[in-house]
Amino acid sequence: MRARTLYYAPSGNSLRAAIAAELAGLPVEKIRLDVAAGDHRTPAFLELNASGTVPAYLERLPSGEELVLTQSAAIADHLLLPARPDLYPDDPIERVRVQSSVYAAMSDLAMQNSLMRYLAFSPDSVQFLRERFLRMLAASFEGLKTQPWVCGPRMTIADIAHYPVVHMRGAQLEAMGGFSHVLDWAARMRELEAVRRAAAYAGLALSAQGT
Ligand SMILES: N[C@@H](CCC(=O)N[C@@H](CS)C(=O)NCC(=O)O)C(=O)O
Repeated sequence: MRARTLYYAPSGNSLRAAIAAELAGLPVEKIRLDVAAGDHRTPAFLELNASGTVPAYLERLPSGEELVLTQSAAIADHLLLPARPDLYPDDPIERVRVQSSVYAAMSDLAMQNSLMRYLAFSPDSVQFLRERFLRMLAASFEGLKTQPWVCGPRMTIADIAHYPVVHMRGAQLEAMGGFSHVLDWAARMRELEAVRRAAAYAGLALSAQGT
C-alpha cells in the first residue's frame, strides 16, 4: 500500500491540500504542525521542505521512491487529477480558463492574503495589499454573479483553489457588503462533506477585524 502523509497547520494553503485529500478519498495520514511553536522550522521538517512552509505532502511511490510536494496547488492536482478528472475540463479553451483562474487564486489572491497577515505591523502596506486583493478577488469572482461555480456551470479545480482565501476572509467580506455572490458560492462549497471535513482540521477563519 502507498503511504501518504500530509503535514499541515490550520491555514489557507493547508486547507487547499486538505480539501483535495478529502475529495480524493484516499487514505492520507495527517500530521498537524504548530507553526506558533516553530514546528515548521525544525531540522526534521526543513529536511522535508526546505522552505519551512505548510502544507507538505509525502508519498511513497510504488517504485519505492519518495515524492515530496510543497505547493498546495500541486498537491491538489496530484491527488485530484486521477481521482476527480471531472474537475479538469477536456476542452482546451475551457481548461486554460480554469488554469488562469487557478493562477489568480495562487499567485495573486493567496499570496496577497498571506502578505496582509505577515505585514500586519505595517498598516500602510496592509492597506495597499487589501485594495489590490479586493480588486482581484472581485475580478476572479465576477462570473459567480451569473453562474454557480467560479468558471461556469460545473465545479472545477478553480473552485478548490479559490475556496481557502474566502474561508479565511468570509467574515470580512460579509462585513464589507457587496460580496453576497461570493459568500453564497462559499456556502455551496461547504455543502460538500469533503470541504467541511477538511475545514474542521485545516481551516482558519479570521474575524471581521483580523488582518
Ligand atoms: N505557495 C505555497 C505557500 C505555502 C505557505 O506560505 N504556507 C504558509 C501557511 S498558509 C506558511 O507555511 N507560513 C509559515 C511561514 O512562512 O513561516 C502553497 O501554496 O502551498
